[in-house]
Amino acid sequence: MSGAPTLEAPAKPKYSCLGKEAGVSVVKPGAKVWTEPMPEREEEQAAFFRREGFLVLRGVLSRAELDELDAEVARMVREHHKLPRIREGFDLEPNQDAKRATPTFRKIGGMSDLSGAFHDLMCHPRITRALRMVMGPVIELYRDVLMMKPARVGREKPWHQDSVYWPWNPMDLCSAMTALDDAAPENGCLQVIPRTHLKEIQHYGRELQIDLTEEQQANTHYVPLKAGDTLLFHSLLLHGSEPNRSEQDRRVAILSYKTPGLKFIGKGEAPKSIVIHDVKPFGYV
Ligand SMILES: O=C(O)CCC(=O)C(=O)O
Repeated sequence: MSGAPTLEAPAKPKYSCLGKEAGVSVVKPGAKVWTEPMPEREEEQAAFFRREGFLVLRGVLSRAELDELDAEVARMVREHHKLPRIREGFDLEPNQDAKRATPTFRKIGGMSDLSGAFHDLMCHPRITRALRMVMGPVIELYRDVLMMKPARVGREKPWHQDSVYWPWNPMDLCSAMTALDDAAPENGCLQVIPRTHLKEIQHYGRELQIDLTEEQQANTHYVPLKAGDTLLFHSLLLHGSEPNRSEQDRRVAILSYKTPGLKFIGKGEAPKSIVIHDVKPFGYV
């Protein structure tokens, strides 16, 4: 039978990388999803990072490595009452998820000293090689946190520059955020404003916050990650993330690195940094 051509319904925006159709986009008006491919050659990666303030390394971890990290996260949650509080320790989500048998954590700090698998992630050759390309030959771990952003209850993180919170000068550190789950707008993937890493922006109030200008708002980008991808971002890059209103967890391991030349400007003694090239296998005495 011939007839008038059928008109297809306009395609709905499909930003999800959570493996389900995103019927309704959660992407805010004005915000974009970063879809441009990342450079693959090392010199181009370094130039991209210096220009934009971030870089995604795709497929850093295999499924088997992710499974090992998953098992370690589950163990740390299960055994939290007998584990030491290292660096930032454990933080509970204010809203506990009644659907879970274990406590709902927002953050687990010091995981690279609590778990051999996370210790390996801290000195993962692909991550540290990329970091050395942009930071120089000697890098040290300053901070290690698992940000859990659990399904249904994970809270937003307002826009900020990390260096404004951190006691190091110059403000020139770099974080490697490795996704343990697929991260998309629906479950609160990181959002960034490219090219904002070249100057400090005044934050205000006790919570050190900022209000985005219209121009900044129009240049916000969600950066979706597949589990096993690593997002490198400069400590002055403006970033934040929305609540997780989805049914899918969004766990990321954030490892933040500095160079030895930075001056400690905090109170008391400088925290001990772990020099990455000196790192011995986990369990070495
Ligand atoms: O977990 C997130 O979505 C944001 C984390 C973050 O911005 C930070 O730790 O500085």
